[in-house]
Amino acid sequence: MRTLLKNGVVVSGSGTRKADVLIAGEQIEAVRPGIPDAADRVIDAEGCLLFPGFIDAHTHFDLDVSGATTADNFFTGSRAALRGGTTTVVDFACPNKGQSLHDGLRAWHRKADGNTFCDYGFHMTIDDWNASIRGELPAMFAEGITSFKMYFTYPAMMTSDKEIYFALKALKELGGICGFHCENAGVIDAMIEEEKAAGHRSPASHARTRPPCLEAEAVGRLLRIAQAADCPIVIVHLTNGEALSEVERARRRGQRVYVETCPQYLLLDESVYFQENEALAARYVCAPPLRDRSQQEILWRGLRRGKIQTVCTDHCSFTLAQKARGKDDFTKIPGGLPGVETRGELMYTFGVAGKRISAAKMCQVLCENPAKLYGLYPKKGRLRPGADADIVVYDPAGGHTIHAADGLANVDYSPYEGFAVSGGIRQVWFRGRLSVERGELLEQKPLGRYLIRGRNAL
Ligand code: DUC
Ligand code: ZN
Repeated sequence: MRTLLKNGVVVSGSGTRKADVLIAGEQIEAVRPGIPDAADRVIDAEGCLLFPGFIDAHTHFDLDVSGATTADNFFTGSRAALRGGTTTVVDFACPNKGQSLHDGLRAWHRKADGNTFCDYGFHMTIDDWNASIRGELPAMFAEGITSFKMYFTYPAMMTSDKEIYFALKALKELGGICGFHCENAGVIDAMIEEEKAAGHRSPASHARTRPPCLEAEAVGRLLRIAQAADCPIVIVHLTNGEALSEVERARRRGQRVYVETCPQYLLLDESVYFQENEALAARYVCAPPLRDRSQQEILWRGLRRGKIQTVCTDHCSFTLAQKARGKDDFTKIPGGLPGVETRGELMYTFGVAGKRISAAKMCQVLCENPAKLYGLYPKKGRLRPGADADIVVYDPAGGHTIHAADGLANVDYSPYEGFAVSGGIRQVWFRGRLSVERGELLEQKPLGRYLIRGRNAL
């Protein structure tokens, strides 16, 4: 089966150009102007932007977070992802403390295999460090896992500076890369004690006990550990200028540091925690928390100037009933926001249409950079011959409004409820199949494949 997408504007990380795209089977065969119409199916994409399928390298599907399991599993989460133009996710496999990495990997394959609508890979969480875990690392690479994650917070997952140092040295030897959740757990605990002693239990305390300086402290500490271990690292879900300054300092010292931010930090702010209606406020609880509005422009500027390499979602969804578990104690609100379905349209609307970033930059941070950083390039992340035919056809004309009720994610609210979208996703092609047309998911069955990933090439 050959399909020709005619007259669209093809977007890459280096710019845009008018060209036709010929799909043969699951792959792209040609990208150039004036391809003859001799295909089984010809689609007129005049006026539309053609992006490579978006990659979301930060999702949490079917994860237990403080006693609650995320509302989205691989089936519902990846269905929502695909509808939103995301044709590849990289989720965080997570062994329980005391389990082996292999146990974690097996558990994640059980959750994902046969249940995922888009292609998928796993990062591996390292929440213990010992000789046995070290010994498992080469096998993880053989299983296609080249990126890892460690936490400076959450008792169930956090590791010490010493363990992080040893893990980074091992990953340097193997050519792996590690992402870090950076917040200072000890001081956050102290501040929680203070809030509770003062009788404060509402979501406002969530923001007050996790200030930007405690994120910046952990980022700075991590960067010094990485300097000692001489290993590149990724900082995930970076939220603020102080933390970004630490990164810039490390780069000036010659360190290789990659930064991810998320739509929620670019578009929402902490005022939502301070509203009177605590149930509404609880919807936005995530870690790190949303920040002061002034930080948004710093993050957009960071994207424009190439200081931030990726925008992923940290999709970690809970229903309103699950969020209500913390109604008398903010520390019991399961942390995380949905977002896997709305990232592409929000980044187009507030980034490209809002003139904060170019279409090429959007392609870098949603497609090309995550593909390179996480070893998926050039099969994913770029529209060119030989790549998988994962294509988002974005029509800049018209628009619509985001409503949770219209979404496919298994969650009964959206942090972006009522946001007006500029234009919209007209079609999503997933390995040569027309999977989404004008908001409707056409796939009945999950056809996503597990991706064996290579090493960082960014
Ligand atoms: N932050 C969240 O809010 N939820 C899950 C993981 C994370 O880092
Ligand atoms: Zn996360």
